Amino acid sequence: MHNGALPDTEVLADRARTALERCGVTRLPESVGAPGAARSPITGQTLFPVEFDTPGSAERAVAAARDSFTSVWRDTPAPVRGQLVHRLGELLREHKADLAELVTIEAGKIRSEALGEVQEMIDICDFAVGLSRQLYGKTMPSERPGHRLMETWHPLGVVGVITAFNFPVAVWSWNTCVALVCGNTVVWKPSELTSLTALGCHGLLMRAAADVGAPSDIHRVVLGGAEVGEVLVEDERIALLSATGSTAMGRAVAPKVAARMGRYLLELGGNNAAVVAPSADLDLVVRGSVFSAAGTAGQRCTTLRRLIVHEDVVDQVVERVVDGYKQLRERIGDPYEESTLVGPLVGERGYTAMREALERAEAEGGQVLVGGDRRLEKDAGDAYYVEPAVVRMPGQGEIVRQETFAPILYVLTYRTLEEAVELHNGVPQGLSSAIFTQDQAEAERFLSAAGSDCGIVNVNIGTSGAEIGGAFGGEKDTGGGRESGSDSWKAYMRRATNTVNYGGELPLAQGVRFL
Ligand code: UN1
Repeated sequence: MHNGALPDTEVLADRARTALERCGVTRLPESVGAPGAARSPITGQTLFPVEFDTPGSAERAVAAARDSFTSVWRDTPAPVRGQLVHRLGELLREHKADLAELVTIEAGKIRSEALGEVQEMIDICDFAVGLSRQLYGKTMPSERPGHRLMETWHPLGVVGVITAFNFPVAVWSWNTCVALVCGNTVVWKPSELTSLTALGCHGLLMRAAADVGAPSDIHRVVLGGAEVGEVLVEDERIALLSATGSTAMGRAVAPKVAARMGRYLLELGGNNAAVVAPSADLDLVVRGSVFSAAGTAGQRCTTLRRLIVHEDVVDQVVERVVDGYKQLRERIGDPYEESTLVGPLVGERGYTAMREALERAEAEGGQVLVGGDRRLEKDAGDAYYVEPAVVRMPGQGEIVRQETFAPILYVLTYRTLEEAVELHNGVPQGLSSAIFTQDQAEAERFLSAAGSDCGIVNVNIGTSGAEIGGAFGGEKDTGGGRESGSDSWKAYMRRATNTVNYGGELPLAQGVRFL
């Protein structure tokens, strides 16, 4: 079928096959069980069938990863484990374009964002290799003579990783690269929308493993939907479950993992806002907010969803942001096109959610200033391209407090900074936030304990596009987990406190006398 301005589905399928082959995946998984399919949001059509796992085959994958943990990986010195991630980093540099191609085909990301996502993988590889020589434990002075007190960090076991469609490679790599250098093995259940991308990542990691002599079962990928993910939730051999997705998913998963005393690390929804103060540099506001709100077609956890603007500058800000959005209107479509800035939504659900949210916003007194219309419907009826929307709201009602995974930016106004912070924190989610201001004291107040309640708090940049060096994650309904840089690695290890007596006596702590 020819889609006018869009590439043919057959062409996309061929490109996907070639990219997979180049990553080292020559055969798609067969007959493991359930029938599945790979599809592309670019045309909305199926590329080709892919076999999904069954709960039984997923359990076997967990068993294999557990064996590999106990028999080899936990005793492999951390710097040697780092060599595996180092090799993966080299292969990612070599195959950056191939993996980005799969991300574009399955997640619909524009080329530069898809390449940026693979760059994020390369960056975390570099970070994790350094980390492999820095899994530091502290030593503390003992209160007893002839004693040494210290802590040692050990791997946990098998880490289950569940990822979402919107960052199909980077979020896997944050978890997996860190988990592997920490001495864990990994079972990965990617979104069922991005199976090919996952196979590409797994293919590269298996090549890296073969090159450095690591066992192949250090990493297994299990494909499919919730029933496959459920195995990772329930299986006691999954020591840590790191899951990215909706708050509803997190609420379902967390109590089950907690009931078996497993650990979990959750990266859930965001409802990120930027406060625009009267002193703000409006050039920065426009660039920062248009990228954060409309980039990735509004499908990042870190997407800017609320702009909280001081009354004195709101008309100016709105005019300039809407201008920016009008320019975007010419640049919606085929994510392969160099000039495209907004690719498709991943599917119909996002589109329906966007339509419903816009209707509800209007019912709550909002005014849609730009966007909201569907595009390219005639060229590809199964694909969902939309114009990113800006909606001026009279207040922070129900719909603004929800996360709609689509490009809608709500504009609210404030008078005092206290009021801005109250609005800002007055949503259930707590991932990312920003303030645009030239007033240092105001910026510091936003960064302080009484300011933003999010895990990420920025000044004069948007809410999305975090670097890997910092810890990534958020509070409240966002789930509380931290991944990626800083000391996030500690979530992937267990701490042992060691007291060593090298003196000839055995004094008891706290002055206790016994025998
Ligand atoms: C996500 O949307 O799940 O900060 C992750 C960002 C990216 C990661 C987003 N580095 O926008």
